[in-house]
Amino acid sequence: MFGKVLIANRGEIALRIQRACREMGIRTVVVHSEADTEAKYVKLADESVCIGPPAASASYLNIPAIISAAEVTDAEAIHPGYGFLSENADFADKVQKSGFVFIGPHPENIRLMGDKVSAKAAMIRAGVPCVPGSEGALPEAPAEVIKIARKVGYPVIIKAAGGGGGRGMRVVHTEAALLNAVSMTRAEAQAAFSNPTVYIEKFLENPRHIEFQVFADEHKNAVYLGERDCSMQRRHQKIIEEAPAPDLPAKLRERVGERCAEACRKIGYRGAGTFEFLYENGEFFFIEMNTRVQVEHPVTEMITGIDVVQMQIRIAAGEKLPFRQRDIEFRGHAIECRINAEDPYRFTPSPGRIASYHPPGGPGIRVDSHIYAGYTVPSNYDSMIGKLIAYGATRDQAIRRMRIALSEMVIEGIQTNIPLHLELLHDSRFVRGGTSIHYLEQKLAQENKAAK
Ligand code: MV4
Repeated sequence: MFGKVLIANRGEIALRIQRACREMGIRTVVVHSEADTEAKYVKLADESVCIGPPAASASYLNIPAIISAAEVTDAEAIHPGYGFLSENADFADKVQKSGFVFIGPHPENIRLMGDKVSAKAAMIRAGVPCVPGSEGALPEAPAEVIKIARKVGYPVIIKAAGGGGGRGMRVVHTEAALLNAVSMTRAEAQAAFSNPTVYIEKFLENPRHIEFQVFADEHKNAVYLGERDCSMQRRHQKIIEEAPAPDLPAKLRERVGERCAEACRKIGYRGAGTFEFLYENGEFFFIEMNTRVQVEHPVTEMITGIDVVQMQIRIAAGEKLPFRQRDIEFRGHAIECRINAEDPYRFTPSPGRIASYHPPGGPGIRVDSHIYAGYTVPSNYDSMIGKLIAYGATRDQAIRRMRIALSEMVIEGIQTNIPLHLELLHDSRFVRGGTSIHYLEQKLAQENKAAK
C-alpha cells in the first residue's frame, strides 16, 4: 500500500479522501489555492502545498504545479476526486509518466469515454443497451443527415462528441429544423471542445436518470455495486440522489449491472466507474460513462457497506477486488441531499462567512462536509458545501430520517438550499418515488406561476 497520497481537489471530497487515507494508515498531502488556506482538510492534512491563486485555472487545474507538489512532498499516488482534472486523460498520463500512480482508470479508458461517440461504439460492442441513433459520428452530407434522422424518428437530439453532462446538445422536433440545428451544434462544439463531431439519438421525452456504479481491478475482475436514481436535478445539477432506484425490478438490475461489469472486462477498465442510463418504460439506454468517483457515491456505500474511496486506492495499488458479485448485497435505502450555498429558489450563489453551524445526527444520518462555524465559503468554486445522507431499512424510513435531519441542520450567515430540500422531502410525487428528470424544473415553474 502507498505510504503517502496527494489529494488534488478541494472541499468535501478532499476531506472524504483524507478520511479514507487515514483509516488505511496512509499519510496525506493536500494541494490548495490561496482561497482555501483556511480549509479544515488543509489543517488536518499531514502536509499541504499552496499551488496558486484562487482561480481554478491557476491552481486546481494547474498540472505542472500539482506534479511539482507531488515531487517535493515525495507522494506516491495522486487522487483527483471529482471535477477539475479527474477526467483529464492528459493529466492521468502526465501523472504516470512523472512516476506517480494515478488513482483512477487507465488514460486510454478516460480518453475513450471522454469522446461520447467512441464511448457509445465501445458500449454497443460490449452489449450495453444504448439509445437508438446514428452509427457513430454524423456525416457532413445534408442528404445523409436527413436520411439518418428520418430512420431514427423525430424528435431527435443532436449531441457533441466532446460534450457530456448536458453541454453541447440540441433537441429537434421536425425535419425543417434539422440541418440548421446540426450546423449550430457543430459550431458550438468546435468553439467549446475544439471538436465539431456530432451524433444523433432518438430524444427520450420523459426518462429517469439511473446510473450503475462499477468497480474493476487489474486482474480482470469486475463487479457492479447497484444503481443510483439521480433524476431530481435542475439544469444538469443533481440535487437529490438515492439508492436503490425506486421500483426497479431486481432481475432488471441484475441484467443491466452484469452488462456494465462485462463491458468493464472487455475494455480492460480499472477502478471506479459509473454507467449513466436514461430509463423509460422499463428500458435502459446508455448515454455516458463517468471515469471518476462521483459526488453521490455515499448512497452506494450506505446500501452495500463498501467504502468506494478506499476501494479506489486499493485497486490503484494493484490489489484484487476483495469480493465477488455474489458477495455484494444491497440492503436498505439511502438518500443524499446536496447542500448548496445558494438562494433556495433563485439559485444564485451565496458565498460568505458561516456564522453558526449545527450539523444533524442520529441513527442512519451521515454528513459529508468540510464546513464549520467561522468558515468562509469562497466565491471561486462550485456552491456545494456538503452532503446530507440518510439511511433506512426502507425508503420510507430514509425519507423520515432525512426530514428530521434537514429540520435539525442549521447553517447561518449564508443562504442554503435546505428549505428546498425540506419541501421536496414532503412533496407527494417525490415521496411516491420514480419522478423523471424534468420533475423539479416543472414543479419550480408551476410554483413560480402560482406566485405571480
Ligand atoms: C438525452 C436526453 C433525452 N434523450 N438523450 C443531458 C445530460 C447528458 N448526460 C445527456 N442528457 C440527456 N440526454 C436522449 N437521447 C435527455 C438528457 C437530459 C438529461 C439527462 C440526464 C439528467 C438530466 C437531464 C436533463 C435534461 C436532459
